[in-house]
Amino acid sequence: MKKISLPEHSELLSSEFIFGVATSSFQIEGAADQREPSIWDTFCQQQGRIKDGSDGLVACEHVLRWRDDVDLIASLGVDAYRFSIAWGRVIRANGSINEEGLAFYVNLVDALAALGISAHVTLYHWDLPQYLEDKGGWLNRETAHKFAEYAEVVAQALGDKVASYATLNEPFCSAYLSYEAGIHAPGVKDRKKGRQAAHNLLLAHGLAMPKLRKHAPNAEHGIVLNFSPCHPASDSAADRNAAAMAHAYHNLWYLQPILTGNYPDLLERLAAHERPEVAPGDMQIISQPIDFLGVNYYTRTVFRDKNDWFSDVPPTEPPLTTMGWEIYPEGLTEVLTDLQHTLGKLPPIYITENGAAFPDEVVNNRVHDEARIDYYNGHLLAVHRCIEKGVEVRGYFAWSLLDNFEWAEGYTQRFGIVHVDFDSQQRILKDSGRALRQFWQTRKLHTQVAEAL
Ligand code: IFM
Repeated sequence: MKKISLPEHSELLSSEFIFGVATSSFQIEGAADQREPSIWDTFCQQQGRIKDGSDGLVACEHVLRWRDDVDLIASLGVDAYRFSIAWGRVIRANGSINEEGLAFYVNLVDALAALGISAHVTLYHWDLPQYLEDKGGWLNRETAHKFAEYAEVVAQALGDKVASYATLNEPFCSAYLSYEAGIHAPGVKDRKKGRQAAHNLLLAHGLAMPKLRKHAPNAEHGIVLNFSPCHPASDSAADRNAAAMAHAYHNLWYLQPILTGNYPDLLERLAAHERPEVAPGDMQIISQPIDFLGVNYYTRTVFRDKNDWFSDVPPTEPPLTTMGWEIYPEGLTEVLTDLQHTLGKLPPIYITENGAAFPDEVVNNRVHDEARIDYYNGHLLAVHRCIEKGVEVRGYFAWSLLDNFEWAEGYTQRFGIVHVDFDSQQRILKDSGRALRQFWQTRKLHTQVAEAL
């Protein structure tokens, strides 16, 4: 079996660097009868939306099996666990608090703490309660205020027991994929709506920040964004310009307002009727200081010019993952150093997601996923290089702990370092999980010895 290895002097080996595994509520929890329906429940019921026609009603039965899953996490030797809270498990349609739902997360955080694992909470990982979508969802600015109320309820319950609160996970997906490209729930295809959803999501982030700071003054507060370096399909000026526009539209659109209080200049290129409505004071609310930036990284993207706009060119050359994504670890170093060059010193960063889907096979109770070990080695080295180049990266979370519901791909994509049999719910640590476990446990031992000396 291959190993995980890093240069001997790497900062990633120090005890200050945090290693963890990550999941999200809708993708693993199940127990849908104990929460309000979300936009993903509705989407799953619509013909043709999910590749295998599946849904998240059962998923990994995590709500039932969470104690075993926590033991599994602890056995890996990680410092931290990143998970998300299902809004509809906490706040009912009538606005009352679902105390049992909230208790599930309180118990989870307490169990993690008892095992010395820090909790990194994401408040919104795409599972908007359907009752809010019925009132316009992220196209309605009132949803941003509802989010701040929900964030306050969670922070009141969990307070400083949580190490970090991320308001949103990948607003690019909840805005662009969901309201502009129609690929994710609620499946709307409209540019103006995509831009409005993005703005209202960022507003929700900004409105929630003071509530989080008030009730968890010692925790870190921030947001999780996904980035992908945008490369031109050719050296032509038109393609280079297309790639630059894609970078502004897909990457900068979410980070720049938070760090500078302005949208990228590309906003001016949009027709007036496509621009988001921005109320006076919104940009100040959005641009409050954050304690950390969560970064999700998977691949690079290639764009060509299409009528003075950009169009993506899907990769065809191997190595690709089963998502069809190119394996391109150097893109992580590139995109972060590039953002820091454009926007100035970035806040401290956690790589909150990184991982890959491969065609895993169970043979004699083992999954020999060598390609995933290579993927992790390549990307951990890229994180090491980010630090060498002056980007302050403080932690790394593998996506994902478990094989799970991969949104529009259903259960056809396996991202876990733990294999899940969705019939029996049996969990098997893949070879990548074993390699990471060995790396994490050895690292812990070394840092403990170093500290004792
Ligand atoms: O599974 C998703 C996750 O929910 C958000 N980031 C990307 C992952 C892989 O597609």
